[in-house]
Amino acid sequence: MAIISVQSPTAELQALDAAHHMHPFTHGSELAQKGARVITRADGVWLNDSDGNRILDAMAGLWCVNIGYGRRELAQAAARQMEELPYYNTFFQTTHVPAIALSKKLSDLAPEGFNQVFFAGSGSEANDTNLRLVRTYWAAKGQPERNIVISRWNAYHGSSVGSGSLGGMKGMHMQGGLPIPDIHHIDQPNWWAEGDDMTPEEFGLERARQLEAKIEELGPDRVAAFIAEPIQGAGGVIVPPDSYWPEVQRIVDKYGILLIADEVICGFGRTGNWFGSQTVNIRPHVMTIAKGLSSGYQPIGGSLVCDEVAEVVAGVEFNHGYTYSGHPVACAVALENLRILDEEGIVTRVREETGPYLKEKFESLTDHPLVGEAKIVGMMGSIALTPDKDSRAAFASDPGTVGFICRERCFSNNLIMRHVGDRMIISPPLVIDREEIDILIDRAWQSLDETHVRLKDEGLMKAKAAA
Ligand code: PXG
Repeated sequence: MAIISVQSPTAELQALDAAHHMHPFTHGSELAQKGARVITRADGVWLNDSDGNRILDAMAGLWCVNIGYGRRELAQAAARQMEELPYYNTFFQTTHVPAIALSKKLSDLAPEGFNQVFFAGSGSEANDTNLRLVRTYWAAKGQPERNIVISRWNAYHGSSVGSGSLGGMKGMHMQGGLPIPDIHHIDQPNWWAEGDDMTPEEFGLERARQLEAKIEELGPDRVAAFIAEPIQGAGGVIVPPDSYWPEVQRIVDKYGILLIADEVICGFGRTGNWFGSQTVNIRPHVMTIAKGLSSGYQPIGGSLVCDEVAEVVAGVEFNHGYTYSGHPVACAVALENLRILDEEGIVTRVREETGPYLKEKFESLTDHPLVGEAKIVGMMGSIALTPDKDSRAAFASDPGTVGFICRERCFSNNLIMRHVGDRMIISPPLVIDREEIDILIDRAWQSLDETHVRLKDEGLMKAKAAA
C-alpha cells in the first residue's frame, strides 16, 4: 500500500479516515458519506486543506491556538525536551525541571493567593481532579457530607464521566449514564433567548439567585462548590449581564462554598486578561486550565489551587493523578508558549488594541438583517441569528437548522465560524491582526447574506410562535 502523506489524494485520505477513525461528537456514518475535511498545514491564523484551500480559522482550532499556528520556538522547545528527558512521572516523590518551572510561572501569572498547580493531560481530566479535590477538601475539614457540586445547564466542562456530569449538555447526559450523583444544575444567563421581558440586569440577578435557591433546596451544609466558566464558551459564548457575577460572588461568600472557575477557554488572554476571572472580577478558589496553556501545541491541563484549599488538601494523601500529570514535553512547550504570550505582549494587545478593534467590527454585524445581538469580550464572541430582531424571536425550524446553514456558508467562504444552535461563535487566535479581522468580518457578512437568501428561498424566515 502507498505511503499515507499530505500528498495523498483527498478522496483516498477520506476513505481511509472513514474506514478507521472514529471522530469525537460526530455522526459516524453521515461523515463517512460526506468525507472529512483534511487539514494539512497551518500558519498564523490560516489553515490549508488537502484541496489547496486557505481558510481563516476564526475558532483557533477548538478555542486553543492562542499564539497562532506555526511558532517554531514551541517545536524547538519540544525537541530539546524530548532529547533531554522525554518522560518521567511526578508520582512517588519525584519531580523534574519542566514541571517545576511551569508551576512557578503559573503561580506568578495567576491572581494573588494561587501558588499551587495540579497537572493533568486535558481540561476534562483537570475538572475530574477538581471534583475529587473539592470533596477531599471538605472531608479533610470534617464535613464529608458536603459533596454536592452545582453547575449550569449548557455548561461544557469536558467529556469524561466526571467532567461530562459537571457539564450541562443534555445530549451528553443522554448517553452512557450521566450525570453521576450529587451534581445539580441551574439555568445559564442567556438573556437573548431566555430573558423574556426582563431587562438584562434583572435577568442576570434572577439567574444568579437560582444558585441561592438551589443551595437552600439542597441544604447549605451539603454543597461543596459551584463550577462555572466566567463566560460560557461551547454553550454559545454567553456573556452574562453585568449584574450576574457580583451576585454569584455574594452568594458563594454568604454560604462559604468553593468557587471553581473553569478557565479552559477564558484563560491565557482570551478575554483580554490572563484569566477570565479577572475580567468578570470574581475570586475563585480553583481554576481549571488547559487549551491556551500550551496554545494546543501539546495536550496539557491542570488545576490552579488557592492557598487555603491547597493547605488543607496537603494535610492528607490525595489519591489522584495521571501518568501524564506534568508531562515534561508538554510542560516545556507550555512554558515557551507562556513566555511568548507574555514577552510579546499578546494579552495586552488583545485588551487594548486588537480586541477593541474586533469588537467594533463584530458589533457592526448587528446591521445585518439576520443578526439580533452581537456579544464579544476580548476574542470570544457570538451573534444571535433571528427572523425578527424586535421580538428576539427564535426560528420556527428546529434549533440549529439555520445555524448549520450559516456555518456551511462560512465553510464555503473559507471561514471557520461555528454554530451553537442558531448562534454563530468566534474565538480566533489572539495574534489575529487588523487586516485579518477585516477579512473575517467581510467573509462573515458575505456568509450571512448567502444564508439570508437561502432562508428566504426555502421559506425558513419564520418566527417560532411565542410559548
Ligand atoms: N472546560 C471547558 C470550559 C471547555 O471548553 C473543557 C473543559 C474540556 O477540555 P478538554 O481538554 O478535555 O477537551 C473544555 C473543552 C466545542 C468544544 O465544540 C469545546 C471543548 C472541547 C471540544 C469541543 O466548542 N471545550
